[in-house]
Amino acid sequence: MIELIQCPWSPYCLAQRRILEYSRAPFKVVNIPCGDPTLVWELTRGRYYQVPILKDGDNVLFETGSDSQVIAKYLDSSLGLHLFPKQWEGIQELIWPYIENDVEGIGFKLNDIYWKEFVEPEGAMRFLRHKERRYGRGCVDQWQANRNKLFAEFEAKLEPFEAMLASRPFLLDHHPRFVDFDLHGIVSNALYSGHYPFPKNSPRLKEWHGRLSKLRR
Ligand SMILES: N[C@@H](CCC(=O)N[C@@H](CS)C(=O)NCC(=O)O)C(=O)O
Repeated sequence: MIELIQCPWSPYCLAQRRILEYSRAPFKVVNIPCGDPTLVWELTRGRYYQVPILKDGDNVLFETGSDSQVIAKYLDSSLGLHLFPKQWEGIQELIWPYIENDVEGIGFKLNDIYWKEFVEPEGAMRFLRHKERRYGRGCVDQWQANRNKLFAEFEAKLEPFEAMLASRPFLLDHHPRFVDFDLHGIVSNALYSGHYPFPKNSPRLKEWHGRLSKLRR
């Protein structure tokens, strides 16, 4: 049985979970306590401390670099999902860093503003300490103060994808590819708190997001 070791609101975990649901393969979700990756450290034998990781029998899969897609490529080849077809090689490699840095870099802040609503109380200190060590003391309050400006920036970052959907049902062609699931995870994270409408200038993206949220191959 495949096990997805994750954090429920993480953009990268949401992307892998949607790929697994799409694949129809039986799998189990294991949530780690917020900010405590002990299980990840143990399963990877001290080689990784981020989520997601995947356990499939004796195989433990985890990312080897900031832009690697070890887990998605493993699921693609072991489940035959056609997420990385030859005709899009090179192009997906250009697109996913934009999704995972430029878009995600704003999306997670929009969601983190409401962290008190989804982080378990025992994880509160670890969550805030992790954010403030990386983005500075009071960073979440600043994001809250800039909420509307951040949301407008987020909407603007999505415009290229809205344009891509003008002539096809998925970002690249008539089938969902890796970048579809990657972007779906990042958008789902930004909207995870339930406090945001779907970005208004993206009617096609809204329809695509709803369709991909329940798609099974
Ligand atoms: N490139 C990795 C990024 C994973 C990542 O940044 N995970 C975050 C959760 S969204 C994490 O585990 N953060 C905890 C930490 O860095 O200590 C992927 O695509 O899986």
